[in-house]
Amino acid sequence: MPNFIFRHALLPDGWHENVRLSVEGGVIARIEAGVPGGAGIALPGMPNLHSHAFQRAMAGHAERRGPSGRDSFWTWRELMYRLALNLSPEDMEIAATQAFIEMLEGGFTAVAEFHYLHHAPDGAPYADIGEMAARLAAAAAAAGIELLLLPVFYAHAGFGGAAPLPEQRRFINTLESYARLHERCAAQAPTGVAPHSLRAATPPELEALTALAGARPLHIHIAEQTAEVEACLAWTGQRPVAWLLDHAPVGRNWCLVHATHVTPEEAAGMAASGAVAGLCPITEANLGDGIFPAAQFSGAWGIGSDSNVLIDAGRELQMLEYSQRLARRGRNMMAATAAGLYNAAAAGGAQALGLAGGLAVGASASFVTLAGDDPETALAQAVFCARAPAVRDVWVRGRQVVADGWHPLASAARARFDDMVNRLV
Ligand code: NGQ
Ligand code: ZN
Repeated sequence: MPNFIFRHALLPDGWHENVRLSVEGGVIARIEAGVPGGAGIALPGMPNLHSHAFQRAMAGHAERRGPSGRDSFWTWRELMYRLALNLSPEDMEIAATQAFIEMLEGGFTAVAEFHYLHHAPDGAPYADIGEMAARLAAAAAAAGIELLLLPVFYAHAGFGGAAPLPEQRRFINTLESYARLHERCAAQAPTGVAPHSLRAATPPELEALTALAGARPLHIHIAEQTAEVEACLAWTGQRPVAWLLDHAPVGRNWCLVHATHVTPEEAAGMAASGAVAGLCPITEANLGDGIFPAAQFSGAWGIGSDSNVLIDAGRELQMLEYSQRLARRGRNMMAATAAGLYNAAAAGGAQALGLAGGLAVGASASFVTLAGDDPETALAQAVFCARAPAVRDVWVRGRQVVADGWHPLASAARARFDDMVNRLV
């Protein structure tokens, strides 16, 4: 059975020295400490709990002010929809391959792909309703990242079952067509359920999706923008998270993505539910969403690269911690040490993906290494001081996918990706 000996390893209870990890069938079968001869610093691979892989194709192409002079999340969304209307299945595979390779080079070893670009540009389903999902699965397999597919249910443009916009036509399903899509996804990869948001699914639809999910991961965007909070208040008399906690069986298999605008009572309710707060700090900053009160949050949380404008687990943690420092005027807000920060995100991320988390027996043999002698300093530098991802080597389920910072397919994938972007943008 293959085994790995590390000079230092970050286990769920902190740093240990001279650690041997024995791997069987891609899973950690045994962990022993006090085994000499090891080198390097090992961390659990970081799960990426929220990605829209195709949006990698617009990174850097939406950073200039539009004609209104009042750019916002909603004007960004118009640009994003324009891209979404133009992507072919091949383009999807190219963009996702690029995104997944960057995730691995940036320390993410698993990804929950929140996938809603289902249909052909005219809105008709492809001959295989899971065509786009199959492209995502192919990209994940080529890159070597562990995938959770989250086929998204999207049916309405706003609260109250509003009819979808024409530019949303590639996303739209009925509960019946969604059930077929879900089945096709489940044939490709582990699959959860994802009502896009309270804007896009009505209460009865949400109930049906909750039943379909059972114990599988259920992810939903919530309370990212103040306009959504206002619309929810106007429609239901409650704020989005309060409404959800009152009307849905929110539990440990749920991931509430963003949850940016919450009252202390809503945050306490989320924590008590056992759900994971799905924080996407770089995207939330990029889109001007606001700041989740993470430093006061007592529940589980993890990180997602969401719009994929920049893909790096360390930089997500940095942005998260810095947002709390800026908002609260303090330091070391999220945890006492970088190890505490990292392990919290790794545990919450694994929970959101329905995986056993951390460097622990029974978890995926997915880990990343850092260079250095003192592990805590090396990790703090990877989060706060690195000018590029500090990750050196990466293994996913026992297979090495990145060596010395490089994925073997990186340059070929990048060339195809650049061609595609030049054609589209
Ligand atoms: C998405 N992204 O589904 O890609 C959304 C924008 C929406 C973020 N929320 C669309 N960051 O929320 O309506
Ligand atoms: Zn999202």
